Order: sequence, then C-alpha cells, then structure tokens
Amino acid sequence: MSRSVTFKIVLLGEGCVGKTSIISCYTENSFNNKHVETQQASFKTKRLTLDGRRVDLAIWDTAGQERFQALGPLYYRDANGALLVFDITDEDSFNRVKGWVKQLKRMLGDDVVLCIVANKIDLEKDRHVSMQTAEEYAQSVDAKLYHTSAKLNQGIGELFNDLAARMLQKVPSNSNNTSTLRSGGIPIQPSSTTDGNDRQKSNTCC
Ligand SMILES: Nc1nc2c(ncn2[C@@H]2O[C@H](COP(=O)(O)OP(=O)(O)O)[C@@H](O)[C@H]2O)c(=O)[nH]1
Ligand SMILES: [Mg+2]
Repeated sequence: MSRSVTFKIVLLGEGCVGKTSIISCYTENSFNNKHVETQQASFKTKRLTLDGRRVDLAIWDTAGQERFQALGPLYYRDANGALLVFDITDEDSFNRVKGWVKQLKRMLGDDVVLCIVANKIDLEKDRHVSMQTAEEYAQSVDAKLYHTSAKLNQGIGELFNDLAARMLQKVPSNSNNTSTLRSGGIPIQPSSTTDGNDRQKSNTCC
C-alpha cells in the first residue's frame, strides 16, 4: 500500500447544530442526547483506506467560540476540508452557514473542499429549511450538500468517505506526503481515535 496521507477537517456552524455529535458518531459510534460544551478546540482522528491508500483524518471541533463568531486563524489553518453544519429545524442556523462560508473562503481560498451538512434529518416533521433551498445555496458556493442524522447514524459514514475521496482527488497520485497536504502545514501526527484535548464540561443547552 502507498504511504498514508493526513487531512485536516474543520467543523463550523452555530452552537447546538450537532457538530460534536457528528464527530462522536463517526469516530466513536456514540450519541449523547445532551449538548456537551467543548472547552478547547480539539480534534479526533480516524483512519480509513480509500482506493488502496491509507487516509488519516484529523477532525477538528470548535470550543464553543462559534458563539462569538470568533474562531481564530489557527483553527482554520491548513484545513483540507470543512463541514458547514446546520440544523434543518433551525433556519437561523442555515443562514449563519453563509457567514461561515464567506469567512472560510477568506481564510483558505478556494482550495478547501466544502461540505454543507443538513443535520438532524430524523426531525423531518419540524424541518424549516427546504432541501431545495439548501441545495441551491450549496451549488451557489461550489459545495456539496449532505443530509445527516448523528442521532440515528444516518449519512455520517457516507459524508466522511465522500469528503475523503474528494480531498484525495486533489492530491497528486505520486505524492508520498505523510502529513497535512496544504503548503506550510503543521504536521499532524495521527493516532487512532484520540483526543487532541478531551477536557469537556457537561453543560446542557438548546
Ligand atoms: N434529533 C437530533 N438531535 C441531534 C442530532 N445531532 C445532535 N443532536 C442534539 O443536538 C444537541 C446539540 O448537539 P451538539 O453535538 O452538542 O452540537 P454542537 O454545539 O454543534 O457541537 C444535543 O442535544 C444533541 O443530542 C441529530 O442528528 N438529531
Ligand atoms: Mg460542540
């Protein structure tokens, strides 16, 4: 097998849309009904094999700074992919995604692979953002739309697999880069499903 590649993925979106839940669902196969506020930016890793190539994903979660629209440049820096998450029952959270996309493009240009994630599809009966509205918006910013439920583990594996494949497409096939691929990146040393920081405080909201 050729050498592995590591991609940095960042999650962005309003508080309580399900960012942490999506990561837990994907990396730990777990779901918590309570909102747990992350105290510091942290990342989890996941290893997968795509087209015979080992891919390590470093998946970054915010530390609640989204409340102040104040994610620092370190959070975005060298990200290969970004998930812009909204809650389909909350129109505000969808509108906020537009601001995050602008900020992201300002910080990273057009190189980053964008995914708009419509989460909580298990709450279809309370939907306030139509699929068509979300689809039209995603197309307008050159992003792909995904439909997920972290609660029911729907669409999550597909989302990360597809994102990994899209990021991999941007890598030259003869590349043997073993760390992050964006130029000037901080190498991320992968370890399987580890916390960058797991200091968390139980704190319900929503
Ligand atoms: N019904 C439903 N609830 C979800 C889903 N994903 C997250 N939640 C709930 O939404 C709340 C906020 O989730 P959390 O992951 O903490 O959001 P974050 O602030 O964006 O990280 C918690 O109560 C979760 O249990 C989902 O797919 N469906
Ligand atoms: Mg969170």
